[in-house]
Amino acid sequence: MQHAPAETPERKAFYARIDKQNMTPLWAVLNDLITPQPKSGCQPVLWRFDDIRAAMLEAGSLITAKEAERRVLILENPGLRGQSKATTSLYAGVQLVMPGEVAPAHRHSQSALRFVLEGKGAHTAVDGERTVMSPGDFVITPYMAWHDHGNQTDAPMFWLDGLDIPMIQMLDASFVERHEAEEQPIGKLAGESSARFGANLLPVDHRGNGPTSPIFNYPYDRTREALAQLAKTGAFDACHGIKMRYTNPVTGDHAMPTMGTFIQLLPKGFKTARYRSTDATIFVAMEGNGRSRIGDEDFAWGPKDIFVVPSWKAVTHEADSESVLFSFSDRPVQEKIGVWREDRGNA
Ligand code: 1HN
Repeated sequence: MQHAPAETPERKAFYARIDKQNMTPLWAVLNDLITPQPKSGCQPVLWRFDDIRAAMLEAGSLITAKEAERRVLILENPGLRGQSKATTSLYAGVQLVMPGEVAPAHRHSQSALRFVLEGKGAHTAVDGERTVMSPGDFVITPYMAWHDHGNQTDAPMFWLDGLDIPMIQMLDASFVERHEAEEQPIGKLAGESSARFGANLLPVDHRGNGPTSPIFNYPYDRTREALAQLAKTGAFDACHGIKMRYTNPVTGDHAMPTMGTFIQLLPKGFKTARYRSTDATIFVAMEGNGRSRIGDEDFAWGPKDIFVVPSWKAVTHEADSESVLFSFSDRPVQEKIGVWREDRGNA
């Protein structure tokens, strides 16, 4: 059992004196610093896509992508309001690019992921290569990579942005530069990275160039096909159904250094066993309908709804129809420093 030492008048007078010298007693705060279990302000929460979509379209009539630089509504965790955080370590937002718009080129030390929610055919350019995006595609913008987005289709395009903003903030390592051109020059063929790095092949002398996967679009049709094939094996994990992680083909490690990205399939009627882990996770229900119990709260989800499971909160998912969940968390960072933990109960 933890205890806090009593605050005697002599001690209080002492604290007040040393306070002026920018010193403070550890024993008064130790229990808050070193908790027996993760103790987070991050709360379970769900955003319905219909609500996000309606607000985004309203934003679309109030400001252009160009003026906003990025027309995004931040998904703020109710326990962390005003901090631009979906979890303690991660930022999430939904971005809208209207037909004919360009979100201008820039680069920054924060890594970004996109998970496409609605629309087909808008593009993003990363380090001189364009990729066209479709629903369910997972697209990477590595740290300090030039990137701009454009929509030459006749329909609005919506995607989820995930960034490691709070981590870079914590490290005081933020830099951003704006490109002189609205759109960066394109020097590579469309599909070049995917051909070079995404066909279970690597250039013979490739030794890697940094911690981020050189594949920057993991298209949903290929991911979905793999899940469909694996579902036929019937080899479902009790806690996860079928759950795969996106990888960097050069290293086999997570696709991104700061954010782990995952895709899972739950067959119709499947109920997962109680699970908890130290990496607070942001989920997107890409397909299907179901319910998740997070701690002692229930959340019903349908296509494109987004929800948060905080660190060390027990979660169970139940799928009413065959469902596919995309998710991301800070797991790669926790694994690197050795603190990542999971609790599978007895499953
Ligand atoms: C950013 O660069 C994008 O490139 C989206 O689409 C969201 C949030 C904060 C800072 C930079 C993008 C962002 C962002």
